[in-house]
Amino acid sequence: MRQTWRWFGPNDRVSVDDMLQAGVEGVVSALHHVPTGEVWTAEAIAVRQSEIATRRDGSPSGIAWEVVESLPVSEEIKKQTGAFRAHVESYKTSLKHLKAAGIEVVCYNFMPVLDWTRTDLAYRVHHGGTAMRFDLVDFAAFDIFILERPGAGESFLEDVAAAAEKRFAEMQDARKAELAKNVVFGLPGAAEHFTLADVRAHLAEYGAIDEDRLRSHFVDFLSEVAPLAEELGIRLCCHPDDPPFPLLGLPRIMSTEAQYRTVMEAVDLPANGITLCSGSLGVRPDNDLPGMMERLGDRVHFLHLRNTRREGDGLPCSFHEAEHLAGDTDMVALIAAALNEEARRKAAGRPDASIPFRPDHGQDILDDLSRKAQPGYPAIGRLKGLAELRGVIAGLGYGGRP
Ligand code: DNO
Ligand code: MN
Repeated sequence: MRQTWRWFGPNDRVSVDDMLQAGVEGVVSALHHVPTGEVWTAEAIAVRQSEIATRRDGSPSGIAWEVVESLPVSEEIKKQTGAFRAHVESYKTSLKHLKAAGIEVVCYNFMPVLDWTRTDLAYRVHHGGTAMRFDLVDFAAFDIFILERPGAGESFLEDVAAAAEKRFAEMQDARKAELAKNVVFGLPGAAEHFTLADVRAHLAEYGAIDEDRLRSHFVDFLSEVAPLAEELGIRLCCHPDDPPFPLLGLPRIMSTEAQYRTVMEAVDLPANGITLCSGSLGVRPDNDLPGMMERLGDRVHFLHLRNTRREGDGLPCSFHEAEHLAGDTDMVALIAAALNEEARRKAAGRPDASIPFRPDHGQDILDDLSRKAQPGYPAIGRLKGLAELRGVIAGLGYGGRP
């Protein structure tokens, strides 16, 4: 398994030099400054590559950009509106440029409007550090009383809606503002400049798009890009919905094994693959992560290893991001399944035998607490996660680091 690390570019508070000390083997990055729908030019890709290849003192880092996360799919493509055909063409051109630059793994997601959703970005956990958290009652309070989405009240169980009403009545204005900001933060690139009115406008556009229609748009998109990826030797891998249940009345189509299977079969090419994110998928008690790795493993091109702890029964539910080995997912069993998949690939002589993984999010611990990075992407919390995962891999007997 290849030990990778997400890097947001030169503005990332965690530098290339820092990740070298964490023992990282490869880098996951994206051109966050290019507007969604536009082409990633060969020049812009080359700039990011050279930033990754160079240490602060100008010497070579010895690591390279190996995985793209994400090459974003535009809202127009998801809704099949406006310039969506041009956006699909741009997507294809970007894939060609990435391949020409030697990058073969491309992660993306197909979540309408939202990317990920949390109500707390710095929730204090038992050891004194902080983690990201989703509180269902807070979220309902946001949806019903802050966003005032039509029909929101009816989309929660009665006891959740009642608890949300009570909590909202007692909520300080500062917390209301923070809650709105935290939820909106997960909107792609929207943290600073999305107003509640913008969110309402985005949601309204999904009025007639139900699950089936969104899936058919997804399959249309894949029918265009996956054959090209296959031809180029690029492995596309779709990140699951986070959290893996519907929110804000929006359809969700990549939350379960059955949903993944449907989409994989609809465009049945190896290039149409999966980012298996155990933190996202693991929030559902009916998702068996080691089993999914075993059954869908052939198509798993990228792994996000992190853990979550459910705080209630049923779905939807509250949850927080736990330490990597301490949540509801049996991480050791999942890694064992991934190593078995690698062994099968090696035996078959596949060039993609080594599956890239990253520790995904980490908790904020020690100096992370005073050196705020991108939410979920602190240096020390992720290093701790990576070190624990590396320990499991070594313990299972498949190569520690030399
Ligand atoms: C959460 C993160 C996601 C991910 C994007 C990929 O689990 O890994 O924010 O980066 O959804 O498109
Ligand atoms: Mn993930």
